[in-house]
Amino acid sequence: METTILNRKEAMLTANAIRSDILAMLPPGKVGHLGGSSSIADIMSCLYFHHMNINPKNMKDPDRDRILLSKGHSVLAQYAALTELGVIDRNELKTLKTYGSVLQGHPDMERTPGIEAVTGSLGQGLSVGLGLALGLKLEKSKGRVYVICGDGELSEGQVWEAAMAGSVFKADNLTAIIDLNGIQATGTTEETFPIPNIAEKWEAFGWNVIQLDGHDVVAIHKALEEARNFKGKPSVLVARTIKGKGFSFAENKAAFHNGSLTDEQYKIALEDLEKIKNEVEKS
Ligand SMILES: Cc1ncc(C[n+]2csc(CCOP(=O)(O)OP(=O)(O)O)c2C)c(N)n1
Repeated sequence: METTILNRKEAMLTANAIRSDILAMLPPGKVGHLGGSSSIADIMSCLYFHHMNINPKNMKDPDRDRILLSKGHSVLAQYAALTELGVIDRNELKTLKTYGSVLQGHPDMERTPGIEAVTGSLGQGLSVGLGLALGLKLEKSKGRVYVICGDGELSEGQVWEAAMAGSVFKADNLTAIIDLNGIQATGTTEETFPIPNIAEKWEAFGWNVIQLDGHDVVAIHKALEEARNFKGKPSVLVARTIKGKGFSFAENKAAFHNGSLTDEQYKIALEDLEKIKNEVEKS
């Protein structure tokens, strides 16, 4: 059984650096998905820096692990992680969503190094990830596939078709991660389209279900280790998160699903990150 060691402080500081890069992509007045990107920063930190088998110098290694961001609008978190890894040039951050930039508003495998699929039309990523995972098995690759979905995204029927197929085909090299932040584009998931008993639903669809706090790097690490070692079924991490996590004025606010920051909010955001960094360093 493979076991990786987590350096808790390092994982939290990397998550903070990811949030800082997300902010660098969204200077005052620029519209972008701050909320759903910051809610997966801790998960991205644990995956890319402490868990996945990837070599930033060879992102095409057939045995590499893959992340597919089914909630593709949150790609800022993935661009940020790939920047921290050195796969994306830091100078690109300021070009987000401009004509010709390698960083567009949704993941594009043709354009951006380290991106594995074109995603963003909600509901499709898990099907793509399942196909990829089954293909990797056929090729006897050691690669594992991680698919990150939103809780609002679960109202798309195709997610559940992929869930059924995943257990039928015993895709134990596939891990879904549900970013359970409870807020969608315009309001809460509860008032938009409630999806009760999410963990029980995945269990009924034949998955190994792990519930956790999606901002607790130790819990994320343990869950990823369990998923990696679980045989015979795909695993799903049902991760409770806070949309806008880390930015005091944006936490749990639908307005920051895809909004812009004022000069004042940007200043507060920088102060928030600095404060968290200092707290983690002292802890
Ligand atoms: C098929 C499809 N319908 C609608 C949209 C527009 N859209 C983008 S994000 C979003 C809300 C997603 O909510 P959730 O999955 O909870 O994401 P998160 O809160 O984590 O950002 C919607 C409706 C889309 N991208 N794809």
